Formats: sequence, structure tokens, C-alpha cells
Amino acid sequence: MKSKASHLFVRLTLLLLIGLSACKKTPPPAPYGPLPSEAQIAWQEMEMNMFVHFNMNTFSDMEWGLGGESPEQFNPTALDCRQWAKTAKEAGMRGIIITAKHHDGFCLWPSKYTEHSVKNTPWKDGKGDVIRELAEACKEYGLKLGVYLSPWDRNHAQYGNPEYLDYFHNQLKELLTDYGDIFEVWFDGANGGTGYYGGANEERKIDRKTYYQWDSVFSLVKELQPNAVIFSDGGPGCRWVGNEEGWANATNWSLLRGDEVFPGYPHYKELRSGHEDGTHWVPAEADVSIRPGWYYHKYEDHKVKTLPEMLDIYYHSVGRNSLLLLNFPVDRRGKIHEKDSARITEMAQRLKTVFETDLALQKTAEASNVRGNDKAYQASHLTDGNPQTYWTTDDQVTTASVTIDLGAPTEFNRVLLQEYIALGQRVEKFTLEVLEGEEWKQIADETTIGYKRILRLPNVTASKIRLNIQASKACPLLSTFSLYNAPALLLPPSIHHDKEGNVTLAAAEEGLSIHYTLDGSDPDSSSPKYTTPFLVDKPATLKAIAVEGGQSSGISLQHLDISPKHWQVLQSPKGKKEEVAKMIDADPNTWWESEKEQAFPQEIVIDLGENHTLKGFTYLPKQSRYISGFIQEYAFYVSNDGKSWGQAVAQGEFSNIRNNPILQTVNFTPTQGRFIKLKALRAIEGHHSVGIAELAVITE
Ligand code: FUL
Repeated sequence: MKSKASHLFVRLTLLLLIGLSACKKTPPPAPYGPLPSEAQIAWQEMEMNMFVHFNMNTFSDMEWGLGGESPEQFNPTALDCRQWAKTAKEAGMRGIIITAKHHDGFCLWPSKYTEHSVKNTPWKDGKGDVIRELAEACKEYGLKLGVYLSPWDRNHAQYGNPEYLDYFHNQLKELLTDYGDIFEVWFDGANGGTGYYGGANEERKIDRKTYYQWDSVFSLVKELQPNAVIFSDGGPGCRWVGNEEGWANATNWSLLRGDEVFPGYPHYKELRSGHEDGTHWVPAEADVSIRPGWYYHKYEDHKVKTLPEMLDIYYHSVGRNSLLLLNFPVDRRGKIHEKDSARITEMAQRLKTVFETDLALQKTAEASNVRGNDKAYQASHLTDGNPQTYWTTDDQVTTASVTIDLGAPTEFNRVLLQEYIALGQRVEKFTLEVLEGEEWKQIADETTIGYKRILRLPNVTASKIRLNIQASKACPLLSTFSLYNAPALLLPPSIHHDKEGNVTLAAAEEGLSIHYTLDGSDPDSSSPKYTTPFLVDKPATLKAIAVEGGQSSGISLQHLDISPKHWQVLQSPKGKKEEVAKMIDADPNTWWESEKEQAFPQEIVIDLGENHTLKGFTYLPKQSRYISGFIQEYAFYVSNDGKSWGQAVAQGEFSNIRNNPILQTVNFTPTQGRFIKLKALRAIEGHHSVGIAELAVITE
């Protein structure tokens, strides 16, 4: 029989051995594949930056200026770079990138190498420097500064010749030496060389791949700003995401076959996912504007993206392993417009609310494999709130599971995962399961993670959640596994009344109930509940709210009327006849436009199919990014037989349609008729076409 003392000895020895093995320093996994530089990691951690498009186009009201604009035009009345910086800072952004020179060649700084710059403008008597003011504002607000310098230059006389390259290099030198640290240099893939756009020297065709001598451009950046990340379609620092709508594919590798891709790369859709077999670390940057245009146009004041649209962008960029570069078209004052700053504030507040409380923080996590059974790599690093620590497995293990025990049934609808990217991007496939009662249920089946992956899921209440890594290029390394419960987004529902007369109501997020009225009274949670589309084919005032747990949204309101189901366009000016029905398809996003250069008046006649008492009409001008065909002066007629029209029932002008091309409503004395005629007498700005997104009537 062993003595108590010998028992104690054995136990102590065992404890010592366990302790020793726990302390044993298992070496970390070897890096796998292409790796990010320190600068790229710091860049990725910025997550969301501000893009500012402000330049000559702001004053010429263009998107791509031609290059011949007079510097006299550039004259912001109240330039306020501090306001931009404050807006960015308060929204949680870390840097600002400014269009120092866009395709039209005008420079926001007094470059020594051209007269086409701020120095020849009335603004501050030619003594101003926008880049300097922005650099100072960024410093004040603790933001980093980046510059966009368009390679394509429609002003420079030598563009297309080798001489232009010296100019381009010299400008880059100025920007990279005179304004302190630059965190990103943005080289746009868009350029001429097509002979199509009609700016200066456009007939000089260039080879986008070779003309700019990218290698020497990139070396210059490296020499002058070693920490700057270089953006272009193919990097080398970060890559364009392959669309201008702010989204990456769900599968998104921070890798690229770097030697294949160059600015202007034709297979740009590949950039949405990167190249799984990429040879270089070139993470995605998703650029998108808060309005349709990159530059400010007053006529887009009503088109600032909605909060749900902004949130989709966030989840589809930052939530998909991409950086988000969100553009603000600064206006002619030199300020971010009030509508845009209100929207970004709303978005930032919402994100703060959603990601305030990590429900997995400090919860127990267990993994099917821990590298060398070493505490340094244990699963609890996933829930310790520290992105610098990670869980990883033994080298040969590329499939593994981690289970988080939440301690009690917990409701959540967001899952956030992060790989520890300093050692490479690895995970190729994963699923998520939750323990609901006694049952494990799969709630997600996904591919890549990368620096950050956020999944938006329907609400689930579970006591445990399990992550199954099903494929990884090498042993997986994850730093974060967080859960959040986003409160419902209680925005007024959207209303769509289609061509057939069906009304569809939609809440900003799943899971909310919608209640509505059709008699003009304010709805509450006892009003009829919306379940499926319903028919309304007569005049009615629709009001709707979204409701969740005793809370209601504001009211959305729309006047509904007879549907255009049986209408026919009988007469229209010269243009695509097969598309003419787009003006009566109840879809505001499609339009019909007559051929350019036609004489006025131009007439449109519509047969409503039967007699109605009409008391007004509505006209929605085309809602495209490029304005033309906005009717300025009109006359409107009603007829019983489509032949005799008599006097106009309404005549006048859409006074502010250029700047505010929203739905135009005209009321007139009630008149019986089956046929209507809109006579366009003039379009804005001397245009000679007529563009109509929707034409509709108001009946009694
Ligand atoms: C594009 C440009 O052509 C647009 O004008 C804008 O600057 C956008 C960010 O990049 O390629």
C-alpha cells in the first residue's frame, strides 16, 4: 500500500509534467502562400475609408470632363476640409483619399508643371491648395491621407506621347513629397486610348499595359512613401474589386496572379473573388459612391443611398474580406452635402449598435484539435477579444471544429470571423451549426473568411454554436469568433405598385411585420397585416408601417391609382418603338428616350383603354446617371376619341426639374376622357430628346 506521501509525490510530478508540456513552446505554423506586408495589414485594419471626388467636374457638372475647362470655373464658396475629416472620423473611418487630379487634368494643388491648376483660379486668388488643407485637416482629426492621381489626362498636350510620362512622374513626386505621409496612392484603370470619348489627344492610342511604365511608377512610390499601399486593378498594394457598387463576392481571396493583372485589366470580374491560386497578396478594395455619380450633381440630391442600401454595401464589402472606400461627392461650396452626412451618421450609429455587444466574448471555446495541445493556440483565443491571439491546429490538420458554449440559450443573427492573416489566408470552406435544444442545426455553408467575414443570418436562439472548417489550404488560424444580435431595423416599408396593379410592401430587414391602411388613416399594429402582394386598381392612399415587439417605424405613404395594365402608347417621337412601353411599366428604374436632335414639340399619346375622370398627371423623368431629355415645358390634353383634343387641360413648366428630377405632379380640373397626350415643348439645356421613366394619371 502506498503512503499518502508517495501519492502526493506522484500527483505533484504529474502536475509538473502537465504544466511543463503546457508551457512547452510549440512553434507557430509556418507562413502559407503569399503574405501581406505590415503596411497591407495596417491598411486592411482601416476597414472603411472616405473617398472624395471634388475637382473641376464639380463645377462643370460632369463625370468625365474633357480637359478644356477653364480654371476660372473652379471656385468653391466655402471649402471646408475639416468638415470632411470630422464626418469621416465620426463615422469610424480611418483615412481620406482625394481626387488630386481626375481625367480632365485639373490639379487641386499648385503643381509646378502645369498651368491647369488651382493657381489659376479665382479661389483664394490662386493662392489656395486643396491637398494642403486636406492634409492639415486629416492631421487634426487623426486620419490618414491618400491621393488619387489619374494616369489618363485629357488636358495635357503630350498625353499619349512619352513626354507625358515625365509630367506624370513629376506630379506624383510633388504629391508624395510635399504633403506628409500618404497611406494609399490610387491609380485609376479608366483611360482613353479608345479614341471614343472625344477629349484632347484622344486619337493617340495608348497601350494601357505598357504606356505608363508602371514598374517605374511603382518604384517611385516605394521610394518616396515606402508605407503607401498602391491601388490599381492589379495592385500591387490592393486591388479594385471589379465593380463600382461596393461589393465583393462571398468567396474573396486576398490573392492575385499579380503578374497577369494591370490597370485596365479586361477580365476585371475576376477581381471580385481574387485568384485562389494567386501569387501575390493583393486584397480587395470596394469603391462606391453614396450617390449614383462620383461627382456632385444637384440633380442627385434625392438619390443618396438609403440606409438599407448602405448596410448591404458594408456587409458585402467589409463583411466579405474587402476594404470599403465610400465616396462623397463634395458640392460646389466645398462641403459634404447635409443629406450625405446625415446618411453616413445614420449608418455609423447603426453599425455601432449592431456591433456593440459581442455575445461570445469570454465564453468557453473548445476545439477538436489544438496545435501541440499548447495553450498558446487554444480555442479560447477566438473569444478573448484580442485579434492578435489565435487558435490553430497541428500542421497536418486542415479540417477541425470549434464549439462555443454560450452558457444559456442566446439569441443572435450576426457571426463575425477573422483569420490571422499575417501568416496567410487559408480557409476554403466552412459551415456553422447551432445547438437548439438537443438538435444541431446547420445555419451557414460558406467558403472564404480572410481578414474579416460577417454573416447576416435570420435570428436564432441557441446555447452552443459550432464552426466546422471543412477545407483549408494549410492548418487554419483564426483570431476571432464573435456573435451579435442586431436589433431590427425599423424603417418605413418600401412600396411598389406594379403594372398589373399589385402592391408589394417590403421591410428593411427580414422578420418584421408590416401593417397598412388604404383610406388615408394612420396605421398601427392592429391595422391589416401585409402577407402577400394585393391588388389596388383605383385611387387610394396607402400608408404602411413596420412593427417589431411593440415598436413601430415611421409611416411610408404613396398615392395609388389605376394600373397601366391595359394602356397603350399610340404615338411617340422617333425612337425605339419596341421599348416605348417602358414609360408605362410602373418601374421607375427603366425609361424610354426619343432619338436625340429632334424638333419640338414632341408628342406622346396614350390610350387608357377606357373612360376615366382624370384630374391630373404625373411625370417621372428618366432616373439615369446622365441627364438628357428632361421635359421642361409641356402641354397636356385629354380626349374621348384620340382625335379631337381641344384645349390643353394643363400647360406649364417643370421649374426645378434639372436640379431635382423627382416625380412631377400636375393637377387640373376634372375632365372625362380615354386618351391622353403629353406635348413636350422644350427640354432642359437645349437637349432635343424626351426621356420618360413613367407617365401616369391621377383619377377621381
Ligand atoms: C473610375 C473613374 O472613371 C470614375 O470617374 C471615378 O473616378 C471612379 C472612382 O473610377 O474608373
